[in-house]
Amino acid sequence: MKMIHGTSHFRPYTSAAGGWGSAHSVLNILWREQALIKGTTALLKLNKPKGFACVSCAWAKPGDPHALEFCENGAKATAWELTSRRTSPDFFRAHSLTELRGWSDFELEQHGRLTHPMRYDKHTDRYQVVTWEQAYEAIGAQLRALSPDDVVFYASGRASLETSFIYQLFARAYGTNNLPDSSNMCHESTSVGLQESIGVPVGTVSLADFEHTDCILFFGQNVGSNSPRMLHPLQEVRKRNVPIITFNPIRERGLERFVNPQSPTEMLGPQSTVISTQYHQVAIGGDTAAVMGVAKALLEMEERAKSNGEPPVLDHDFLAQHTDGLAQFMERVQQYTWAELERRSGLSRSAMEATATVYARSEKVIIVYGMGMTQHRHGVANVQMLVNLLLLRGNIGKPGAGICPVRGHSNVQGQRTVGITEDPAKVPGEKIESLFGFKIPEHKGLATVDTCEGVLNGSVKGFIGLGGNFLRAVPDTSRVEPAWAQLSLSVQIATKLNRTHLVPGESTWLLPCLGRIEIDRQLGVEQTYTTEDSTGCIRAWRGHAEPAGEQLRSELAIIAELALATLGDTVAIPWAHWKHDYALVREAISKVYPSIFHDFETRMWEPGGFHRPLGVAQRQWATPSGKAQFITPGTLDEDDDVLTGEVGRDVLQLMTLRSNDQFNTTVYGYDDRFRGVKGTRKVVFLNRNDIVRLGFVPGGWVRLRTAVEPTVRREAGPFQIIAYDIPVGCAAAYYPEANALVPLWHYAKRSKVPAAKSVPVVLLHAPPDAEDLAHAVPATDQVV
Ligand SMILES: Nc1nc2c(c(=O)[nH]1)N[C@H]1C(S)=C(S)[C@@H](COP(=O)(O)OP(=O)(O)OC[C@H]3O[C@@H](n4cnc5c(=O)[nH]c(N)nc54)[C@H](O)[C@@H]3O)O[C@H]1N2
Ligand SMILES: Nc1nc2c(c(=O)[nH]1)N[C@H]1C(S)=C(S)[C@@H](COP(=O)(O)OP(=O)(O)OC[C@H]3O[C@@H](n4cnc5c(=O)[nH]c(N)nc54)[C@H](O)[C@@H]3O)O[C@H]1N2
Ligand SMILES: [Mo]
Repeated sequence: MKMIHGTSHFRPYTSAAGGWGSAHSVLNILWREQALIKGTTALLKLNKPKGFACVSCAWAKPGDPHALEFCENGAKATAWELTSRRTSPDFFRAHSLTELRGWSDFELEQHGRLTHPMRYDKHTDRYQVVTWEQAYEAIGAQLRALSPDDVVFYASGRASLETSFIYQLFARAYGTNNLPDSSNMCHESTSVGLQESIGVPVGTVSLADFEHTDCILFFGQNVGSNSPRMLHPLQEVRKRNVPIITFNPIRERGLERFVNPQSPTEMLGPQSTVISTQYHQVAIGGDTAAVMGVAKALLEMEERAKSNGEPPVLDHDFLAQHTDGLAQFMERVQQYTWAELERRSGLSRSAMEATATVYARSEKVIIVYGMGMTQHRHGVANVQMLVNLLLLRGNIGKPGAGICPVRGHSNVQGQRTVGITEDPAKVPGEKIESLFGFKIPEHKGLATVDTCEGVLNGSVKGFIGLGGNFLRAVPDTSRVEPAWAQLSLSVQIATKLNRTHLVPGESTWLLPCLGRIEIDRQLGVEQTYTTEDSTGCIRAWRGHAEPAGEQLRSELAIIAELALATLGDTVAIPWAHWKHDYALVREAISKVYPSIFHDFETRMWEPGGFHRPLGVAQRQWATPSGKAQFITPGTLDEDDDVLTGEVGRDVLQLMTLRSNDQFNTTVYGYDDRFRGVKGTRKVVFLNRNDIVRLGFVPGGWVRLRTAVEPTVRREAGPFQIIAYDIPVGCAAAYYPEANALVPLWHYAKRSKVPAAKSVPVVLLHAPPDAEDLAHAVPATDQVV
């Protein structure tokens, strides 16, 4: 099936984020998915007490929600799941896997919800219907035959706390810590960085802090597309005249202006809210230098204040009582010259000083950040530099201030909380042993990058995917995908068909599950599930729509059955009871993690949920020094890959981004409204000066080639050139189309998050094919 892209164009978007464009886009997708009535009713329950948690992002859901507590992209995700379309057995009879591998990500998911458990049949090259019992029995037998450390249990960050908890128990009782998850490609730099700096792996800011803050710094997060509900607190903040200072290589519309699509007066009136009061187009990867510059400006202000007999700029009491490592940090800050910081950050000294001036006069500062910080070679250092800046003025552990990573998947933070991690040191092994009578494996398991390495070298033989689209989300896709065929077992638990399901191993299973919008009945009783959001808030939800098919099973039931089929009663875990009553799973969670989950069953219904306890709020630092730690980056240039590859003026730094019309590898459509691109995703955004300098023209076609490790050819494209407001030397293309360019070893040091935001590339002339041309942006859209 070929889907219409619509007429392609590129026209810079001049409206605010939100507004009529957003309302129009929501209606469009409800209409297309034939989910208008069901979807509209469902939207009223979204993120409400006793409603269901949005399947889109992890941003906090307020206890006193708006009448409509959702955003454009949450509505799209809801319609996508509630769609009337079905990828039924007929579909699989009609299409072989070889054929389907020629389809785009959009086309694959567009056929709607999976309906039946299936097994791949080599002879017909098709998926064929099986019964659940056949699937459980065969998979259980195959798992028993494999050696546990050869099997990987991947999780994308959506599954509830209950499902995630039993998933990790299953893996560990089976005998492995191989529990990679999507956060290995996402906020692992946060978990590693914040743990070292302040003794917790999560952010310190809650929704209430936004009501008290008097300054926000915003680094590398695209709020308008990826967490639009956050625009509401930001708008409130701006109404109090609080400054918001943004660092981003490109001018993201949601960070510039916003019209609340749920406010009639705003929708009809001429005003929009200005979000960022300063906007600094930092070079890709230049943030550590930029923050160093802000710190340098603060130290200079401190010196001036001292000599003028004015009050100090730094919070000396806090620094003395609560921090360690300040002297070394200050020394390093002083070493850098302004010229060097300007060159590394791509910003002027005055931009860094302007930030410092506002920062220094604010008493309660929040720093918000996203993938623009974590997905770099120096992703951990980036996160820790943000903490360093906050510490200078005591901006952690007081109301209205703190560090605020914006997580991705709706329960990705919660999965870690209940044990999904490859590191056994992060789970209470003794508790698990005393409660369930088995010892968890002692050695570390595989995270995502390690899993890819294992697939490449043949040591990984079995893969269970609890959601997600592993083969599209990981780096180096054109190397990892061909190696996938050597798996002896691939089990995918999913709602919609995607690329990963189309690359079979020896024995391949596709198990369709309920989404969380759907009512989950066990023995006739509707079940409740829980999640933890980006601000550490834990709360209960319930599905509201009738299941998309009779054959669908809940994720929790599928895991419990697989565990039973594999382990029988070899461990003292009552899988069958748990499957019928999720409250029993919550009881087990509260026994394993009592400090977080005590009185779980009642507290989960508190309006807005309950907060996990965070010592940092009381300025208790669970670090080895017992203090908050200044961590000084080794160099400003940790991206030493360039040394192993091509250097010079032809190499650009590429960031891979999300459009406004996708949720990760799920592509809802081909428009990126806020960036002005319509009808195509096959584009690369470049600075006009680079285009001319390198001998290309706007609207021309190029392939991108990775400019490190010349012995391995990594290419993607052809992409059409869009002349864009992006710093010189920088480029942007869409994820997952550009994933083949990211070398597997090109990841953040210590966290192993693929450096998807800093890939050195060169441009090659490349002719487009007929289909590319059919969706090309007309030359007249870009003045050459
Ligand atoms: N609608 C929608 N919502 C989503 C998702 C989705 O795909 N669609 N994905 C979910 C997931 S899993 C996640 S992790 C989040 C992702 O949400 P974001 O963290 O916003 O991720 P990206 O879209 O990858 O964009 C990151 C931003 O970082 C900027 N950036 C890139 N490199 C740099 C840099 O070196 N420095 C600075 N300062 N900025 C930089 C880019 O210009 C871009 O604005 O969103 C979640 N929510
Ligand atoms: N180059 C580049 N690569 C990246 C990134 C980047 O910015 N650039 N971002 C990275 C990030 S932040 C992340 S989080 C990963 C995302 O990686 P993943 O989490 O692996 O990918 P998703 O695209 O979110 O997974 C989509 C699939 O999940 C399934 N699904 C949807 N809902 C459900 C459900 O309720 N239950 C189950 N069982 N299945 C469901 C559907 O089948 C759908 O096709 O990608 C990473 N990869
Ligand atoms: Mo993510």
